[in-house]
Amino acid sequence: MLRILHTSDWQMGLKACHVAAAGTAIRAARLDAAREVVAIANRERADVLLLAGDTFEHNLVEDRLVHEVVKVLSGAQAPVFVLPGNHDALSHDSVFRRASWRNRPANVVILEDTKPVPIPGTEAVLLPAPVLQKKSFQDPTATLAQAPAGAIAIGVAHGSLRIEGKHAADDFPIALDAAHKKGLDYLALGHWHAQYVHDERTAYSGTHEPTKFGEGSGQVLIVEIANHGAVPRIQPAPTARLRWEALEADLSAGAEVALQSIRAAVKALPNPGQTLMRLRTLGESEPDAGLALHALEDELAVLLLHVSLERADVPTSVARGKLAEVAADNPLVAGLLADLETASQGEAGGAQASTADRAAARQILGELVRRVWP
Ligand SMILES: [Mn+2]
Repeated sequence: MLRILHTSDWQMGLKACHVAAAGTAIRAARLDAAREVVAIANRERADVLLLAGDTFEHNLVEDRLVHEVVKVLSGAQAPVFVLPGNHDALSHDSVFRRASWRNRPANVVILEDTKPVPIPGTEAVLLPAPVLQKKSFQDPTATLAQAPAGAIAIGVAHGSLRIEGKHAADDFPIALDAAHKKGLDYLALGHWHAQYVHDERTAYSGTHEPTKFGEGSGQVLIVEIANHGAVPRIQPAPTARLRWEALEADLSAGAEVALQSIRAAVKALPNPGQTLMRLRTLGESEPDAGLALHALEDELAVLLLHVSLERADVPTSVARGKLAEVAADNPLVAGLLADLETASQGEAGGAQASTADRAAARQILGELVRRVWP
């Protein structure tokens, strides 16, 4: 039984400009999460720890950080194989050619060409596709070597599966059936930060620690393969230290109601000091909503590691004004809006509107506002 710990995109040295004040904590968390990856590999008795590219954010990271990463990897009991990705490409100025990186234990190996690499103590062989530059139109898996007959064949590559809308032509496009075409038992991919299992033999581990809100990351994959040809068992294991929480709050029912639900959500957080929060407001808002929101933001800034407020709500007066502008040029629209206004306030065709009708009219008005805004 071969057991792989598959991880990628550690992006050590990440700048995290969008949440800059929390940058130091974020970079420390990436190292902490990396220690957790190694701890899981040791606990699970992995035969190999595989880093599928972008271990470093760029090739010019500080030497101090390179030393730290080497120290973390030194804790692994299994051999560690590191594939250069597009962020830490194996160019002439590569981080992997520096003295600070060369000073590492013998079990940490850089996959620097496409030669098959036997995994010590197993019947398995790694078939790497190291990245040599920032961009490429070539499928990195096209260069994978042939596996020796009978061996468990593990491809390691960094790029984008050619899924419609999810890749660019110059972003190392990878054929969707690469694992099948190359006769691989498993294709370990890096580059996408979200964890994504494409099929039974192809997966992205995603980054071990989130780099932004709503990413679907913060895990590694433990992959077990009984023998050549057997279907791998792919299991995620959590590694994230920080929590990136994206909340949406609709202000249409009044700011106080929205604020209450946000406070309740924050109160339910297991570790507020380790949480970054993005708060996005929606719906229509009264003029005093801004004051209440900024007071809440100040309150949360003390509790949370980071909070940012993104306002996508529309002030009620502005919203109605916008609709009136549209109606001014179109009597039919003006008539429709007047009917909706009346219905939303409780009357319909001279009769009392039902609660459901009033709500429906308000919803349609709200939808129209969103269509003409900004
Ligand atoms: Mn990448």
